[in-house]
Amino acid sequence: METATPSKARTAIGALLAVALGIVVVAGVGFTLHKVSADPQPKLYATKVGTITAADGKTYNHYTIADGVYPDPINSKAHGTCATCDGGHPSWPSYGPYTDFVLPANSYITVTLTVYDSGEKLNTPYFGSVVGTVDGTVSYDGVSKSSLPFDAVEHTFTLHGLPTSTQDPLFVNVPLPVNTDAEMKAYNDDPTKLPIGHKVTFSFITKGAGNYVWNCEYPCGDSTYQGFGAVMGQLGYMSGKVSVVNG
Ligand SMILES: [Cu+2]
Repeated sequence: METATPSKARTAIGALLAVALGIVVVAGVGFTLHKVSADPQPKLYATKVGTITAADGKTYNHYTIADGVYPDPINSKAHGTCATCDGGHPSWPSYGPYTDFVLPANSYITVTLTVYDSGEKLNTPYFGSVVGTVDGTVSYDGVSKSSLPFDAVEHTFTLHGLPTSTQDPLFVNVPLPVNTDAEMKAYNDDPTKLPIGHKVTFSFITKGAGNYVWNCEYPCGDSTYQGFGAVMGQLGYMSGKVSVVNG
């Protein structure tokens, strides 16, 4: 019986160690899952610039966001600064520096995209039309248009909802204009020299809070599926999130 006490103590210590190890393992798994599932893209929050009265006669809080579209991920600043950063896709075009946008609900949003890539034909001419902006037009370098020729598009900004009936619909399609071969020449010779680019400005009005996505509908990926492979399937290049939130 003299050995009973130390034996019990050892058993208790063993049990405590087992519990402690269990806590460490569970915490480690939880931390890893949280890290893996966290949104890797930094968020761009819209900036309030005042109020504006829209064509519907209502006055809205007016917010702006600005972003760009680049012929490579390095100039976009959305994926690090080296050719092998972010898995190494130096030839993939990319929005940047942001692909994850946060917009207030029931607000007038003005977006400015400065776009620097070449392009060509859409698979679906529909996406050459401007849809869902406040007056059905987009300002392209100061010129108001309601569509672009389907064979002179570099990418599109196409914002839409996930399939759900629990949030307001929101759909915006804006085709982006090409930089011509002449405009791209300096860049093609030296990828540190971006073309002047084109300034694309448009506005739309958000409804209630909800989770939306945007993607490009120009076939800028590889030939896996009609130009929609590779970059087109990678979140954070030609697609991203739009969160509409209550202020
Ligand atoms: Cu694209």
